[in-house]
Amino acid sequence: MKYQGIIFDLDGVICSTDRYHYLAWKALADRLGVYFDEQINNRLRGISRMASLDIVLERYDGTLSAAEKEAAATEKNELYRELLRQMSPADLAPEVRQTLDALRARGLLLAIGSSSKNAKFILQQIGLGDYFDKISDGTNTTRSKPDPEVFQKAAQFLGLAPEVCLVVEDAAAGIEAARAAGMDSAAIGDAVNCGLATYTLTRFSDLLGCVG
Ligand code: B16
Ligand code: MG
Repeated sequence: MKYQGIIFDLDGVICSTDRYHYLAWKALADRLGVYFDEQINNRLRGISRMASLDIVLERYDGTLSAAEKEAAATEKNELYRELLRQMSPADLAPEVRQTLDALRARGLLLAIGSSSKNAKFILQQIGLGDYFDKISDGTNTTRSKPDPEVFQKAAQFLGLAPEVCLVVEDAAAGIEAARAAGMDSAAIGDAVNCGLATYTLTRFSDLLGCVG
């Protein structure tokens, strides 16, 4: 087999929390009097919370101190986590679960490589709390995608070389991060448009055809 491990982005690949991110950023932007819409929200895909805040604040008239930025990010995150409480195993598509099970049955190691500091909470909510062999996320990284750190750590946690890992991503920043880590990538959703991935998936189960 060409690969020994698959590293999955979480948000936009395993499940979708886009709507909740949007609602939480929108509430913060409204309170600050900053214009925010779905298009701006799309630019936040895959990048860290503080890097996202900088994009949200591009249209802010004043300036926020470092402490005020921290407080604004915390405010957004508290709203976001409140919304995440609505998630349940019903938010995990059967196709995703079946594909993961089929990959595991082929002997592949499965890891998460997510920018989110809420990754473990989201996985618990959708019933995958103990499913993955390893998790690399925003709690063990300091640099945001497109930096390769989150995927390099995931491969290290799995004990695998980059050449035998395949990254699955929905964000252009994530595909760039995989390339920078020396890993092949499979793009799904928004990431397909960047044209930089090794494979493009129309649906999640197409992954079974990429791993050999
Ligand atoms: P948090 P992923 C990313 O998750 C999201 O796509 C991105 O919109 C978010 O800003 C980032 O996590 C940080 O999330 O505020 O929960 O730490 O796609 O890398 O799984
Ligand atoms: Mg994503």
